[in-house]
Amino acid sequence: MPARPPVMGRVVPAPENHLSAEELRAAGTARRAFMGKALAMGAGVGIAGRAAATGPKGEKQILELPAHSTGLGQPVAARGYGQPSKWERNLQRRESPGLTRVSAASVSFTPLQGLFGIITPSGLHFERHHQGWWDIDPSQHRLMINGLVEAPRVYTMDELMRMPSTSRIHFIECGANTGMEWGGVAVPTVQYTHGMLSCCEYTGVLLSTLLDACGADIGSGTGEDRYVLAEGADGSSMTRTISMKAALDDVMVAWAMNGEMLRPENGYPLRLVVPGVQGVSWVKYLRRIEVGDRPWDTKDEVLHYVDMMPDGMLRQYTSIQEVKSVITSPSGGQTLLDHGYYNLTGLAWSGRGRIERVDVSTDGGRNWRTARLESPVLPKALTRFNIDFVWDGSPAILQSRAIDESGHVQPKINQLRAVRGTRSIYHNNAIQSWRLLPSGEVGNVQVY
Ligand SMILES: Nc1nc2c(c(=O)[nH]1)N[C@H]1C(S)=C(S)[C@@H](COP(=O)(O)O)O[C@H]1N2
Ligand SMILES: [Mo]
Repeated sequence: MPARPPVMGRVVPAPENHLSAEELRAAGTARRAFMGKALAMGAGVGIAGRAAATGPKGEKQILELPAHSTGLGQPVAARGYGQPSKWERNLQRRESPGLTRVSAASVSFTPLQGLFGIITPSGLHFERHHQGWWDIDPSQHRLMINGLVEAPRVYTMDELMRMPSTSRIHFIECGANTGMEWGGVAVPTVQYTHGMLSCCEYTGVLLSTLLDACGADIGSGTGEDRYVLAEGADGSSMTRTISMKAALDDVMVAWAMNGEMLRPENGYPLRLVVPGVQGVSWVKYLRRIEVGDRPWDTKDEVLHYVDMMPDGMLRQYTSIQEVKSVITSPSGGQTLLDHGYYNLTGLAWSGRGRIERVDVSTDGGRNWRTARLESPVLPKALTRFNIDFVWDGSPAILQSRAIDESGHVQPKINQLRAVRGTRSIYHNNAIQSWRLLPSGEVGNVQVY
């Protein structure tokens, strides 16, 4: 491990496209002034927007007590729901400009570049709606279980929430995450390349408990001759086939996320949690589960969520989200303001179980070092990795490569294209490359 220089460099977030022109100008001015100052003094620096207040060395702030050290602070926020600091207001979910024509059938992306650890705050969880979101009255919501069951049933929320519950941490990734990058570099930041990804603690009842209570016919028990269909209560007719194997294993009917009821945009009051499987199967506003003896081939399993293969055939039911990782900082759109030590950090995940190892390269894949995995390392959950990076100012290409406990290794983009072609949308788990220029600017590139 390289010796840690006394001065710590910092990463500056890119000014975002949704700030007002005035805010953008202010951010640009602050940053330019700050970078000049930082370069002139050769000093360690803070986030650009805070530079003017802090000063490079900070003696003033330590010796002269500010108002918040001498005056009376604000009263308890006893009523209401707590909000993030006003200084953090640039950290927002964002829509990728021009990606969709109507925002009721759209995506908002999680700002992975600004998050720590493995849990996604509920208000920054990505959203994907096919027909807009609803805030459904839980006293009116029902879940029906029917089909090949001895006793079809309709449950109220109260009845479900009296059942034995379990809480588990899992990632959810839209199958289309990184889908814009199949044909080449398309978007500038990790928010847009990888932000259809979140990880939360879900609480609910195992689907197996409900199937058991209704006397579901599980067939041979192999899971290959019985399936369940999950249906949502919004207007998108979102219906997905789930294998009985998964249904009897770890699929949950969840009402809570991160210790509170689900947010409306994430399916309040009830959603399916299908660990390791693409987001589209995590049906929101869940209203019905049907047991049957063959896959349903619904519109979202025939027209959408199929993989266009190089021979022009469409591959159906690619459900597992394969092993994948991404460096979240430094990442595209950020700027390193100084040479020296940086904590390089990122996320790794696999729909097949735990992450075994993450390797990091800073020279475009010629040399690799093994990163530290931070605990907990949970199955089908995001795993945080960290590694020391001392930047000497020369150009660098930053990459991470994850290996899961099933032995699967994250592929290079050209290895993936050799098998999958370039006309797919879904299931791009290729190694992400970020190029670091001598100016300190970080951008999205593809390395073959
Ligand atoms: N009822 C319903 N469920 C749905 C969808 C939807 O539009 N309606 N979108 C699906 C898709 S494609 C994804 S990726 C996930 C997104 O979940 P989120 O909005 O909580 O992030 O929900 C899935 N479940
Ligand atoms: Mo999705």
